[in-house]
Amino acid sequence: MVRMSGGVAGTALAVVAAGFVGGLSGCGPSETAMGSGDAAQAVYVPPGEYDKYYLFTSGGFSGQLGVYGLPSGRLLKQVPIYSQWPENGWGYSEETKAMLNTSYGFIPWDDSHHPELSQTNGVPDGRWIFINGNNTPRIARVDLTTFETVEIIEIPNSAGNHASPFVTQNTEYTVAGTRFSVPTPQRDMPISDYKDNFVGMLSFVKVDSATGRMTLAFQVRMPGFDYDLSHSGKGPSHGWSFFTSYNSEQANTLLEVNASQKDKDFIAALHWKRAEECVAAGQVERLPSRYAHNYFNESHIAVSEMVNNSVVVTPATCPDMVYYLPTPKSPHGVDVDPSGELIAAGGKLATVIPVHSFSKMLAAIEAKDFEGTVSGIPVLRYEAVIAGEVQNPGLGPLHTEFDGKGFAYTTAFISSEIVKWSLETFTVVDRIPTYYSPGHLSIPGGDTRQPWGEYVISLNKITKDRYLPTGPELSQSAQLIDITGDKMRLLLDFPTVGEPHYAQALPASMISEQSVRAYPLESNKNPYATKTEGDAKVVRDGRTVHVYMTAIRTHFVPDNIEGVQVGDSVMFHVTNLEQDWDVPHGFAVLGARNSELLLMPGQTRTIVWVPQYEGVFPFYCTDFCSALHQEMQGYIRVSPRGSSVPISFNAR
Ligand code: RUQ
Ligand code: CUA
Repeated sequence: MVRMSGGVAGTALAVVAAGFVGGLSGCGPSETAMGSGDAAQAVYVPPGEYDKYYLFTSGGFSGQLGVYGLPSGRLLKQVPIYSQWPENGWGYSEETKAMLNTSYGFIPWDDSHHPELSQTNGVPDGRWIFINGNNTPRIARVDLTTFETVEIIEIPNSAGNHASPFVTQNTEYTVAGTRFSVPTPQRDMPISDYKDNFVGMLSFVKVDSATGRMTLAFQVRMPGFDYDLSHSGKGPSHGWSFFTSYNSEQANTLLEVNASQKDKDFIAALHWKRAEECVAAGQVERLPSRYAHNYFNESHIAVSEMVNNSVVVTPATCPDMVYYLPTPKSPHGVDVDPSGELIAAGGKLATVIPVHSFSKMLAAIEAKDFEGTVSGIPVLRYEAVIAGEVQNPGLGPLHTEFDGKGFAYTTAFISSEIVKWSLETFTVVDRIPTYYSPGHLSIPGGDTRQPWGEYVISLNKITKDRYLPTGPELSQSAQLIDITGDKMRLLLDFPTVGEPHYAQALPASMISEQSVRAYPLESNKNPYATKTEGDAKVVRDGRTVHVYMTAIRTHFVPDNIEGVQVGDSVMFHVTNLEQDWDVPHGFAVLGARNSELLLMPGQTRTIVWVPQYEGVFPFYCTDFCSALHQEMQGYIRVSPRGSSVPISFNAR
């Protein structure tokens, strides 16, 4: 038995290595592949049939969102969020560029960790999915009728938006806890003055229940720890949000050692309903802050607003708002069970899974059963709030999800396993190896009041020998595990795109039935839309040339465009006139230095082309749309600067 000791970093690494070798020799693929027709049958979705669940995975360093079907593990789509996506022009087209604006300017990349489905009454409602951007703190909202990112809000006074975007039970808020504490407001100061100067901001972003529109409601100024993960209360604990923190040592260097000194760090229990009262009563401070808020306007064109301040609530001026629950040791995940009573923490370096009781917490607050204060925030006595400790939970417990049948499932990163334990007895009842080193895990609805406890998906950080080698970089991996019986049963491995940190799943019918098939042409409000071929035209406006273009099987109008000059900005405004499901057209022009456009039926998008050379350049449809797709092409002539060739084009 390997024990976690003070010299944690070294020990942990050694254990990873040891566990790993064990993984390879002891339980290699031959032993674990079910090998039985059983498992194959369980994941087999016959050709032409649909999967039962959608699984949404974060793209990690790809910045995007992956969409898979379960149980097959088939990749259905990648939704572009924070990273430019040349496949459809996301972040390149004029209509979408502004979505990637930030207070630092245009940023075409981020690191996305946690997809979180919107909820009504604590149950996923299939309306939206939120996902955090880590590096430039942001939250994005994807509309699940179109699988399109429709809004991105930046989080000011924050750095490393990791504890995000977990929602409250009616999606009143999506939250954003800063992983890195920073000087707030930002200023030039010695890093060694970290302690008591750096702030850990916890932000609450209000979500409009009708439209989904996000606004930064308030931020809570907390001590300069690293806030890592979050989950909101539900049922009886609705109104509270819980944030794990590590580095309560407030170290600013060599955190692997210096932030692992204390036996316990904290979960911050934040009563956001109380914070709302303080905000309403004006017990706040207005902080100059600068952040971007990007969304689609009525014309479905992304616009970007810069906001200049934020409302900050401070524990000192809003008493009874926040308490610390001591939690061993450098906790990572914090997960609230379906009843809303139990709060499980994944202490990366802890030897047990501590499970706090919400009702005991309330009683301890009532009785002022504190063991001290940190920066004026009461620290509740551990023994007063703990409901139980799960012994022997595996090494490096990280994240927990629930099956709705009285059991919890926790990943153990170092010992590479998922451990199933009882919410009644806090004892481990089953364990299954995973390949290898799982981070998060996901049960459909597994962080809500109503899990669909059929599968758990293990999201593994390390793949090693599981698939055919692809050079030094291997894909990350998910594993589908059946949890309907007493014993967990491995069914399927499937590679994933990017690095899925977390994933969420829900029954497919909650989304598939409202999926949009085409955008109605008559409600296309893009000012550059061309709704009939007769309206297609080319118009010069100074050094800009607007091409109002239509696409339909199997031609573009206009064609044979002349009168363009070197150095002009040619704006191709292309409208797809189709109104059938699954008939996109693409548009690409030779020498374009951005990307193609991919146009959904009824949609208008614009790409700018600045010709650098004289000549005649082809453009064509990139999406094989019909038997005459290859014929879907045209030419544009580029004359020298100052040429007298007039604007002309072939119309219909
Ligand atoms: S993380 S492996 Cu959510 Cu970024 Cu835990
Ligand atoms: Cu349109 Cu190919």
